[in-house]
Amino acid sequence: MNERVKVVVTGAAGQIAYSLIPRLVDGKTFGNKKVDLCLVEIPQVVDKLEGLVMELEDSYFPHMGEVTYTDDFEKASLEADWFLLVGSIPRGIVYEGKKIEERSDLLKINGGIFVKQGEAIGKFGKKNAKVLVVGNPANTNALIGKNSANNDSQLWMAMTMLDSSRAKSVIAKKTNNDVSDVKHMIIWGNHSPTMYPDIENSIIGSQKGNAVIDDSKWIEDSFLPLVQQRGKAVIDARGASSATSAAKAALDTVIACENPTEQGDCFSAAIASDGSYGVPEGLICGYPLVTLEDGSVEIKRDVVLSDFAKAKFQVSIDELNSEREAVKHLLK
Ligand code: NAX
Repeated sequence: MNERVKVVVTGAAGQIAYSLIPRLVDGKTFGNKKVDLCLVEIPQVVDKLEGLVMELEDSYFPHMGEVTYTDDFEKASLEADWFLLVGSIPRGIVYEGKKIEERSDLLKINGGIFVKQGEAIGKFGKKNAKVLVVGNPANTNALIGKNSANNDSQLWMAMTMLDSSRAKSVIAKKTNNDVSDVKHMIIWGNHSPTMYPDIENSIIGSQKGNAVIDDSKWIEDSFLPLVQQRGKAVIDARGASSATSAAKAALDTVIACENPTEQGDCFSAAIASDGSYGVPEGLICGYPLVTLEDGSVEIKRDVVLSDFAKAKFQVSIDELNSEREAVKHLLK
């Protein structure tokens, strides 16, 4: 176990992080590497992390390396390989005397956070660092962060793996399959209710999704709203947003980037558009991705979209464009 990986996690005292952090050091996510953790929180709650560090120490993780915590993101960033940016200010809280209800307010506040974090990652993170933004609005936070980092050798992603896993689960139930029988599940667009989960191009067993489920009414009236609104359904049922499933999705994204993708499959995350599939350049957009043998992550470019899919995808692209417009003052 000579190889080491340094992972920075923000929002480390939050719900998702409590499920996520122990599994980063369990010997599965990063294989046989020793994992150094740097946990980041805002000054008001950073001291709480002492308790989490105690629990980690008490858990017997042979793959756990050095564990530190701080409210100084620049310091945390130094020579880090992975950044899991979970922390953000949620909707519904009172921030500087105002209740944050609107997506535009959320974009403004979190945008400011991601400018600073992006600058630090670009300057102090490893040259080939990978960044996964979980905190919402994830795509546009990643857009701001990537822009501020100004370091093209680093990979910025926004998480759509949870949406992809949710879609696999719905399809598996509908077709009486195991979730592992559903592959090539693409989430196009924004991590928001406009996302387009692409059932037509999924693979169920050994067949294309549209051959197995030839029921456009069910897709339009049941499948799409179920996946797009699943986050809200969990909040309504649990009284809190998805945490353990979000943590699992973040781990799955890391694993998907750390290992070559199986032939014929792909995984879901949002990355900067290079114009592929007609998406305006630079937008952080949900795409089908593959990890190559050399560890690089690329957009899979041979997926064919139906007219129905193109129309749905366009709605999400339009939303990403309007979010970019709303934060343009934060983009250099
Ligand atoms: P919590 O409110 O439990 O935790 C968030 C933590 O982030 C808090 O402890 C807060 O102090 C910290 N934080 C805020 N600003 C920070 C900063 N600048 N630096 C470091 N830490 C900071 O939220 P949790 O349930 O853990 O959710 C975290 C984020 O994930 C939210 O934005 C949520 O909307 C988003 N989600 C994204 C999902 C996705 O698929 N992309 C799904 C799940 C989740 O809704």
